[in-house]
Amino acid sequence: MIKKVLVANRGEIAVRIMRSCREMGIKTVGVFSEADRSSMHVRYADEAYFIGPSPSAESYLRMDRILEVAKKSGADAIHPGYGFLSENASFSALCQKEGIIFIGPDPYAIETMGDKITARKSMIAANVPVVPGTTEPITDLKKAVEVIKEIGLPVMIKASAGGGGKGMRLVKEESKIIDAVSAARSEAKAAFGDDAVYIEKYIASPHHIEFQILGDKHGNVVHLFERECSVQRRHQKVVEETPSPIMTPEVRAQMGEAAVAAAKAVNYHGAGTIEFIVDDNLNYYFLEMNTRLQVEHPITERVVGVDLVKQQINIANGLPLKFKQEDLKQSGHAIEVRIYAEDSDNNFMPSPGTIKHITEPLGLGVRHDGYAYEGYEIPMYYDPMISKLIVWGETREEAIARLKRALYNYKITGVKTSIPYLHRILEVPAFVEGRYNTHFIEENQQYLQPRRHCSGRCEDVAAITAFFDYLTKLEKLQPAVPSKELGSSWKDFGRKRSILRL
Ligand code: MV4
Repeated sequence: MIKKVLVANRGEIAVRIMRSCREMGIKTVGVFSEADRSSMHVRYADEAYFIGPSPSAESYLRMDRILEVAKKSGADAIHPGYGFLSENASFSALCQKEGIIFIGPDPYAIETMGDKITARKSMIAANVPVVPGTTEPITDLKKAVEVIKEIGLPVMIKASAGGGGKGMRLVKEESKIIDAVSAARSEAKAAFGDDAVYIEKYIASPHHIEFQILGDKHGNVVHLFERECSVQRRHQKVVEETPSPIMTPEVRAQMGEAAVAAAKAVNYHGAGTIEFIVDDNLNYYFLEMNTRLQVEHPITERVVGVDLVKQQINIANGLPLKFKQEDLKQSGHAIEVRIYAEDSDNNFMPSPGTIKHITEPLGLGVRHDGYAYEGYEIPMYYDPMISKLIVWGETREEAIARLKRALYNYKITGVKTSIPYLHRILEVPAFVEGRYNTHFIEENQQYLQPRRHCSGRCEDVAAITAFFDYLTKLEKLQPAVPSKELGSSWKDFGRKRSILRL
């Protein structure tokens, strides 16, 4: 049984993994780069080791150094978190070879799902619906034109080694096919060292809905329902929620079965996510599988009542899943927002710097997964995500109201954050009504622009307005009204404000 876990990651996810380890009585080993000497995951770990310079290629991506630390510290397992080495088949293989348990799937599953063409083939073989398109790499340009005419324009050209929006191209006109395919191939070659591309029919206004799955080493696979992730900006998720506002019980059951079949097709063990695109008629198509724990996993944990990291560790230990599909239920509604150190009012420029003050929201139904503390300097080398705010409500309405309240209670100074932007998203009618797809952000720009006249602090504008009202009254009514009453509107506003703004 695993007694000591090396967490090969940093930031909020490293801390989150260590929390579950602590509850399980498992010791934790942290690793850190130059820029992370004073990072929270180093303080939280039972022991921590320096692994190299700040750039991740010289630290968090160094398999040799991480394995050396694992051996030296006596860790029996490595949890890769998300990003970095989490979907690296060679690392999973290397751990196996060195006798260290990789808390994640085996190299075969990572490799099969990492190559989008082999993933599509496996899904077709397993009767999982995929987007209509090709199942072999496109090499012949003439053939590409034929195939595309057959599929029908518009189409997407995607890099087999890509994923998550990298190396994609939309083609709308026949005359552009040849140029687009050759450009996509050379881009793919340059970006991934692999020029294999494939073609899919373009799904015009899709939802991004993903299913969480868990598989053990005995062939049991269950799904833990869906997450609606359509609120994205440049392939970065901004808000995630579960259940999806567009889902029906019938489609949910079907997609859940498809997700389980997808995982079984590659003998998957561990936690994984099957991404689907879903059109307005709830036709769904397999897009890709993420063979790791995801950023947005907490909303599933909250609504299904399962600690996914504990499950990953139990699975890695070879234990069978303790629950069957029929034991799992969704209860209430959860929403997550990602808080970034960025200036959403200035083209989302990263805003690294030192956190001067941080007050995290508390209270019923609020979870905050973060790692920042007062005086902490957010390094410029890594993803600028500071934390995730996860709320739960009995209903979607309650969850939204609670999220607004929690964001209002969330105070960070020293760096700019995306909090004002998140407030604006929660006011967009299409979001409030649960009618949104992956075009949500671009279609609702008018609601999402910075409020130039009050830069997110409309209460200050209200205070100034009240003050001018007061001056106006003062002028008009001076002779007739006793001064005690004159100040009332201004003073009351000030009092109300100081109470409410606590
Ligand atoms: C698509 C698509 C439409 N049709 N494939 C973007 C990320 C990557 N995982 C796949 N993506 C898409 N693939 C076909 N055949 C539209 C997208 C897409 C998208 C998908 C999910 C979430 C946000 C998105 C934003 C733009 C495009």
